[in-house]
Amino acid sequence: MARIETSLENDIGTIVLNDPAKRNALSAALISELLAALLSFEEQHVRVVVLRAPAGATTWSAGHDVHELPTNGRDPMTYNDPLRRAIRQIQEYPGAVIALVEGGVWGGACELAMACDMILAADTATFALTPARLGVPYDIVGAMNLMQSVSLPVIKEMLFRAHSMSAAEAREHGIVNRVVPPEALEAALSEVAGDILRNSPLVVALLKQEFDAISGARPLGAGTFERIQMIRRRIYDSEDYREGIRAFFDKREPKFVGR
Ligand code: LCV
Repeated sequence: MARIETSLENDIGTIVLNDPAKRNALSAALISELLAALLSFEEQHVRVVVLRAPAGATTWSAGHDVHELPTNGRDPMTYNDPLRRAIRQIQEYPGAVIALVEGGVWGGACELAMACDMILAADTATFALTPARLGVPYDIVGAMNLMQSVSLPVIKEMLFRAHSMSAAEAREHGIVNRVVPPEALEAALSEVAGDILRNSPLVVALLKQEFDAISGARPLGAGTFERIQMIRRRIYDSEDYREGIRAFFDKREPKFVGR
């Protein structure tokens, strides 16, 4: 059963996240279809790609598939984790990737949407970064990616509180390019995509590479990286990590004890 739908019309490639039973959770299976769709659009030299959920969705994506979080206490978010690969492929796509957002964006799905070059949101959109709620030791690459979209105080508030930020507030913080009523979303997309398609594809692709190179140029010493990884391994071995996932499946608030 396909977990995404794709279409190509007027030089715009559209990828629709469509696994309603799991609220478009970013399972390895869904991500693998997403990666294949991006590759296919790249081979067809599609210059604008839109990543969206079906029109009227109440959840854009529920984030990382919690069923696929490790139970053996080891890192799922390694370099080749499906979500990491999807984020890199979006960042490296030689054209504009636009997230068209309606409904709730949760956890790793926020990182996926923010990895896109811009976000056009309906006023129904909300954004929640949830590792602290689940007890998941978010990885440092994810933290660096988020810092590219959001100022440090705002990203800390989102991560520490794990609350849902409204589209209007996300717009105020520059996370979202535009907020419109749901019925005006397609028109906003046509305007933005139309302008991009009238411009030089070579220059748009170059600009994307320049920003990717500059934003990825933040130095991080090996020692610092290892120290962070050591702390993350301890959290994966903690009672709190197990409690966060148990609480999710029990559909109750987690009770963290700090060990
Ligand atoms: C698997 C799911 C999920 C899901 N995985 O429908 O960023 S990090 O570090 O936190 C990273 C680890 C991460 O991204 O973690 C995931 C963060 N996501 C969340 O915390 C969102 C969790 N989901 C929800 O709060 C609700 O499901 C929302 C608000 C998305 C939708 O609520 P709604 O009432 O519409 P249900 O909760 O009834 O969910 C419908 C089905 O989707 C599954 C959920 O288990 C349920 O399956 P069953 O019908 O089999 O019970 N589902 C939802 N999210 N992330 N599966």
